Amino acid sequence: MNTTNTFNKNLIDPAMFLDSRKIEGPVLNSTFPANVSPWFLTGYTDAEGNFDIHIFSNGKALAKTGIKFRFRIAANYKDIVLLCAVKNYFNSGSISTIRKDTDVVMLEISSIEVIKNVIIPFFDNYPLKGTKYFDYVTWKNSFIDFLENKDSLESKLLLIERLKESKDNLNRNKQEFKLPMNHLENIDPNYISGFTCGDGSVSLVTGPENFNKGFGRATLVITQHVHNKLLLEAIMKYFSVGTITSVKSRPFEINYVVSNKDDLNNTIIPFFEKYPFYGLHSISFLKWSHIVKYLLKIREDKSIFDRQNKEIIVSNVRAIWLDKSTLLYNDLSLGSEGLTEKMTDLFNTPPDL
Ligand SMILES: [Ca+2]
Repeated sequence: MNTTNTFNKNLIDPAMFLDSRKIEGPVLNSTFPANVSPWFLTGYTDAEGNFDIHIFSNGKALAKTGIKFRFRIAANYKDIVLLCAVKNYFNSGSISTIRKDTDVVMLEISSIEVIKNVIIPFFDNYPLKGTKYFDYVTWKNSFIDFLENKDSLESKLLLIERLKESKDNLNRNKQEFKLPMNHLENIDPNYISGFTCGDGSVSLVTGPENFNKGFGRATLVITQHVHNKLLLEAIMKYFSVGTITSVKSRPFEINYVVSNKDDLNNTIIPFFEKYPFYGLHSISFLKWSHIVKYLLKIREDKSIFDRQNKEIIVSNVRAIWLDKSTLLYNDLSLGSEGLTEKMTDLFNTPPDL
């Protein structure tokens, strides 16, 4: 490993980062690989992005009103490398900590020129697939209205009224949810990986007390508001495995769930190996997929189970799954050589007889 690589893997100190509200160091240089699909960014935006119009009083502005169009993406600070990569992809924006209590960081792009020349052409070419698509359309139309009417007092006063109305139909307030069915045809696989990278999660039951019941149960879940049911159904149709479920206590949520190990091994894992996550999710996925394959191997070959008794299996799985040391690497994708080595050691060395 050369020294440049070592430098790029500096840890982000969470305490320092959250205290300063400033992001420094090599993390700012994170970039997607040159061949990243734009559809990944659309999928990630559909999960974590937000299109917003900010209207505020400003004594110096025409009509004493400031207007700001914002494209924003929020993430846990541990995933700041991914936000930096998005920022560098669009070559614009600023990142700040918005809430210390929840450790959320946010990328905000609000430059008029960048919205006009970069963001809108991007989302016109690679349109959002979920109900956020309607937010984008409302936001874009308002932005065009803004460009045309922001410069004279009379037209700006009317513009402000129209923008207030648009705001009443944006995001949490939106009224329209039914996407035309062909909108969801031919979903690009990179969209699915970007969307899952934002709103999906992989989980694993590691409680040793459940060894014969739940231990090793692995699940991929994507949770959405019920309004986005068509999108989850389209994703399920793409994979042809899994189910859509809901729980009574959360009536506005639905989940796309895959937990059958053969489906995970034959469909889900190969898919995300081909269309990878970036950032934090790439590390979780790497760990999770190794464990799923290991557990399947044990199930298939009873002799492995006999040789590696229950305690060793449990401790191997827990050693990998509960290892948090890699989570703060300034590393966009699957670069954790240390972790990969550890997994190879634990899962592939011949067991003691
Ligand atoms: Ca979301």
